[in-house]
Amino acid sequence: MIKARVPAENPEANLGDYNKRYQSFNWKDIEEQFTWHTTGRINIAHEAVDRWAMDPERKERKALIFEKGDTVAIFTYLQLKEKSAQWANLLVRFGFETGDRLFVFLPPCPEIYFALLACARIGALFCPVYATSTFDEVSVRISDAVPRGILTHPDLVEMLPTDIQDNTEFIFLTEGPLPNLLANEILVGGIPQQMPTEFCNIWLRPRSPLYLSYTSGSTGPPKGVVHAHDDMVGILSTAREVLDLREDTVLWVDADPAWVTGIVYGVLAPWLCGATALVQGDPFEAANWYWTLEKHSVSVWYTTPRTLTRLKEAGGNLASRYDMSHLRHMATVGAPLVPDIFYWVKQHLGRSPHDTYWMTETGMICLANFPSMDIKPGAMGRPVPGVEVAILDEDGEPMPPLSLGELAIRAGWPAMMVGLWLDEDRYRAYFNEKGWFLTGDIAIMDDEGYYFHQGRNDDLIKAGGHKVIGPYEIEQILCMHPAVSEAAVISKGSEPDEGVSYLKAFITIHKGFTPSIRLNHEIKAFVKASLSSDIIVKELSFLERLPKTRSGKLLRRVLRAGELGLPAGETANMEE
Ligand code: 6R9
Repeated sequence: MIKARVPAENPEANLGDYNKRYQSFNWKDIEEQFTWHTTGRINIAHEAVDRWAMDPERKERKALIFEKGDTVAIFTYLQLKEKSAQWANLLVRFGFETGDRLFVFLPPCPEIYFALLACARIGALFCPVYATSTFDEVSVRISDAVPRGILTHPDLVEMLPTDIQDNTEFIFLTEGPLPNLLANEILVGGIPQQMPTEFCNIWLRPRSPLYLSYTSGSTGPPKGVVHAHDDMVGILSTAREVLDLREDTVLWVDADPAWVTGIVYGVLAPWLCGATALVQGDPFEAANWYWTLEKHSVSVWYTTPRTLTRLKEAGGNLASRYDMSHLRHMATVGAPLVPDIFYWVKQHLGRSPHDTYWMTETGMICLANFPSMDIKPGAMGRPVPGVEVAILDEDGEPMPPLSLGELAIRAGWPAMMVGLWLDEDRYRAYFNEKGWFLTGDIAIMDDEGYYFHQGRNDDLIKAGGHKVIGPYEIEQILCMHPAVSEAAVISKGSEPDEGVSYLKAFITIHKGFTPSIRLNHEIKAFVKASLSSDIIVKELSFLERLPKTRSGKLLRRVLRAGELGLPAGETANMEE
């Protein structure tokens, strides 16, 4: 584990003193900040948008800046309230009711956010899917959730299986004209503009469903994770304390709206804080990313290690051409923020990226490097106030510091999923009988309470005797070789009598190096010197790129499956 420490970047940040805040924290104090605390009437659309739109001092503030290509569309809180009210009226006109599902199968565009708020207003479930989804991915998800309607684009309609096209009550198309519309196809076009700009929100129960997000597991079909309106308590608290959002913040989250990060922190978090959300709809391009930061004076940027890796590949000189002086906080999520990338960003962008950890199931950030806290590069940080985290052994008992085990969260934090869509058994399997939610992630906590990710529990490697290790540390040793860019290791079995475990490494190499038998041997010899004698990297393959999900997560199980002839689980959600 890395012992290095980088001093806190912003001791004045919202959270203040971590230990004090953690000890005195009470969720009730956050709940009091919502209007429903006094009125008893809950709807996230009211808390995130309407209350600012009804405030004369705030209604003209920018709520959403949407940019794609040469067009920039800006919506104030008042406009967002009116647009989403029109969309809610449209859904009601087509018979939508509380509990219905609306699938949103679109590339980033403002309509996604109007639809999200419209669903919230009527208590329907907003169900986003990636516009780059394959036919099977779309099919499995839609057949599972059986929506009343699908909001999509004419170019994507052919990705919908014909039985779904025929049997879904409404297919809403954002654009047209499209010749020969089928009976259930509705060209949305100008309809919302003809609808009233007022909508009487349905008041809901705290745990009424808000969105349904599918996450692919290593086994079985994808899980439909259901989240509720009162997730807002956890979202607001982490938005302020982890991302340091304030009313004058321009927050950019470069995550697809089909990924939880794009919805929860992309828009809900800034809106709950009365801040500005920036959405960039273009595909990644390094110069454009820097230009977006400069042009919109982004003050807080929540990104991924994958984006930062791509910026590094584009070179440090490019970064120096842009003015990022207004960027006061940077955070990442989704995959380990390796020290190499951390230090590159610190050097070339002049500020530290702050790693955070959470899952679709948790609904909010659970571990974080806070702006007011020292960073240990490579660590996911410490538990957010109000959340109890532990490392458990195989019997579900908390382990002492520096032990490798499963990362678990004490059930009952406010944004915890309400359930899995039509799958009570798989939902229950997340929890042990002692009230812990099991993440499936393997981690180590150090003696100061910082957590280090070591892989998923199905990636564990059995070394000699009873020793079990995570693949991450071995991958980091591989990456210390000058030729190695990224690495993934899997177990290829062990010789119990000899107490030796054999591994296979898959690597990508930096520009300027060429794969060869000699380099192969050299890298294996290099890692041998740094590993204990019971772990041997026996095989090594050069790959063009490692298999990853769309949000940049390494899929070791896909490598394992290819190597050992095992089922790969859902390989949907992989990068194109
Ligand atoms: C928000 C999101 C969840 C899984 C999670 C873990 C991995 C997330 C991480 C991280 C290492 C971090 N993960 N943050 N791994 N360091 N800071 O990512 O949700 O798409 O459901 O993925 O992502 O394995 O269990 P989701």
